[in-house]
Amino acid sequence: MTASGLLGEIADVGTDGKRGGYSRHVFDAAERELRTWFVERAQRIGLDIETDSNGNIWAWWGTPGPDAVVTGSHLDSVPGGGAFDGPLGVASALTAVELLQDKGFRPAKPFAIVVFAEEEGGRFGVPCLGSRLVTGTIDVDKARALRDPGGVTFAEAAAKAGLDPERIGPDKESLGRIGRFVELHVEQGRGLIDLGSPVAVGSTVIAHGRWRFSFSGQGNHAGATLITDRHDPMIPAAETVVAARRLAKTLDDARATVGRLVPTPGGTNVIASTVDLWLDARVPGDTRTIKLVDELAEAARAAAESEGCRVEITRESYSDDVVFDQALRRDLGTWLGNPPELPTGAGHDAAILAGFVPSGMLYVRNPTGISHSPEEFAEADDVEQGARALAEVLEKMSA
Ligand code: HGY
Ligand code: MN
Ligand code: MN
Repeated sequence: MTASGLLGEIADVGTDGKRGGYSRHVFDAAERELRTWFVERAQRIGLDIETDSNGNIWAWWGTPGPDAVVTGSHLDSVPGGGAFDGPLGVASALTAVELLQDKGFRPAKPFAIVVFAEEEGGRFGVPCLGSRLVTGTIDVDKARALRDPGGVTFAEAAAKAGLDPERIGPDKESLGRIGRFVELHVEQGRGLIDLGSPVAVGSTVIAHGRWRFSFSGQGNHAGATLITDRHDPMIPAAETVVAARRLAKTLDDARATVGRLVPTPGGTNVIASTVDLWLDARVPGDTRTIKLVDELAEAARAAAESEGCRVEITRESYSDDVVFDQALRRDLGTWLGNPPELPTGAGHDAAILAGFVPSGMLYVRNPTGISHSPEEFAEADDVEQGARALAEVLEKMSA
């Protein structure tokens, strides 16, 4: 089946009537439905399914073993996300295997499609949680204790999904089997629009991280409290949001975003007692991301102090700059007739794996240049060219 056809099969799963787009978060009903869809589709083309101790699904074409060629992506979304971010890579992998089977190809190496859990961190707040757990790049106790907005821990959600929370953690066996990994992903910026190419090879992923700023003050009455008597955490929070943009503009190629800000208790006629906001900061160059955050932290503390409030700043996740494996990049380029190479500001499981195995990416053109939004898009023709390109490189990698 074409990758577009496969995406069509899940077009109604996890639609978000309030936000638009899709909200599919690890182990919730929508994501579990996508897992079932993937398993069923993979089994239909003769792949054997294993779910690892961290909730990642591995669909093996033939016997699992070392030096495996692995492709895949994720099925979870951001809140109100698009249809392609994640599922395009999974659907294209299924289509690529079918294209190879239809031409009578059989891999000479172990071969798997992997679906990583919680790539967006949309429920538990840490992006690429599944691949970080496999590679041991997140503290296991911290991971197990991560809480979703409803207070459910990752360990509890994993247990409910049939996993053993005690076995969550580094997975040397799964990681050790990967020989080379390639992830196909919808392009999430404007890179390919201007280059007139449907497909590109990934080159780098810029450093990025998430920090939680918790402002606390004095909850009070909106009408009975004079301005001079207030300690309103919303004020330093708002100043921090604006400061993030101001600082990002001082560093070239820097991005700083506050997309999530939660006042408590959140009443229209109530001065908040606390305000939590999350900063997503991304700057090429590890030290420059940290530099931006340090400067913002200083501004946040000064703003809090002048309002008689306090602020606590916690780093929730961080990934250094990643350069994908040069030899694999060269091979991907050669095999595909040297399409453009693209850097990206988006994080991916391929970038987490890049620290452990030769890892690479293919991007498919997104004519809107918009992602993490219902407007994210890829033309059916480009989608099929992407799936064929993936089949091409997987055949070469598995020969
Ligand atoms: O946030 C990101 O960069 C990715 O979409 N997880
Ligand atoms: Mn994403
Ligand atoms: Mn993604």
